[in-house]
Amino acid sequence: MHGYREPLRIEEVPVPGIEPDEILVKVTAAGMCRSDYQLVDGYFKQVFPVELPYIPGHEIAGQVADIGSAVPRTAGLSEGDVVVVNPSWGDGTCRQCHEGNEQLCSGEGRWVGFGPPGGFAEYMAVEYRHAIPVRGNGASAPELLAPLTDAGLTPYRGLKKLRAAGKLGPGRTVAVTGIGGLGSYAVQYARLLGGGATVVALGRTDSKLAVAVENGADHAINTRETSAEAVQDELERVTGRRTVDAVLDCAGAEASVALGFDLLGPEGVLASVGLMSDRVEHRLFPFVGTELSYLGSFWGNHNDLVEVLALADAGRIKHNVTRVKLEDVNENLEALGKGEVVGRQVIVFG
Ligand code: FEH
Ligand code: ZN
Repeated sequence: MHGYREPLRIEEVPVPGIEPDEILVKVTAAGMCRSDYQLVDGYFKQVFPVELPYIPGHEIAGQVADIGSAVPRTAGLSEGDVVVVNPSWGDGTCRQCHEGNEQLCSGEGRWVGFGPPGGFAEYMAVEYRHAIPVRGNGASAPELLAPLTDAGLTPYRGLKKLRAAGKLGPGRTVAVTGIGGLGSYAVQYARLLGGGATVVALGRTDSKLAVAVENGADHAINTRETSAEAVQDELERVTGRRTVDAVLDCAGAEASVALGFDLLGPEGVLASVGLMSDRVEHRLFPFVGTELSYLGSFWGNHNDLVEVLALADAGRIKHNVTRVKLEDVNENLEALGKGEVVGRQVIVFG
């Protein structure tokens, strides 16, 4: 990346050197996220300024190619091991890091692909603590591992928050809004963690809603050019109720969040993981008068990712992945910006 709002260029760059506490990862697969489009578009310019030229890419799977001299043997890393890269690199000093939530680091935290050079390159340096070895069935298909570090991780944490809020379980309804990369995993977690809750997918594209149903959503409702009332009518037709107990918003659009709030019944909870708009609006009276809650949920921590990898290893996660080439990165970023990508596109290095 040589500039904001400029196409990425594919160039030969030196293989990065590693510090004593780092490993060199030979990247085998790098997922393409809408946030990569937004990074180039300038959405994160203030919060995550990057040093140009820059290599984006934050969903990474690869193989250990070299190991720094200070990496302890207890890390269990050997050359050739398959690893995924936990993308949030906290500085380890703040309260959030000490609690294990390095993705929320309030000190000198870094997020790979939004500061440290990312995975749209064959090699990268990674502090050993953030490389998680993968030994099971999944190790042979890196394109299915890479998206688990964001598309598969972010909605997992969001769903855990809704579960902790007591909003799932029998007789409850959970809606997932936005069936892109994250949403296609989110509906699966709504089933896996939902304890019998009815799962409703809300989206604006029939082909994406079809993926949601294949992935376990009980019902799918197309919300494009539809009023909240019409969505409630359809909700009533399919679930017998006009409201839902919980919403996981994977879109982050003003309209999706507003609709989510309109659908919440008393004491309902909306968790936002999607980031598209800069601001959201919702009506204050129902928020106060029916005791709604609004939760933010950002990416996931190391243990969330370990749990996601365990689900994948147990064969409990369905993937909607298309392998793509680095050479096509610019057209694929454009497609992400337009919301045209179904599932996840993953760059695979030969
Ligand atoms: C990463 C960095 C900043 C905002 C959003 C993201 C997502 O891709 C992770 O959920
Ligand atoms: Zn992302």
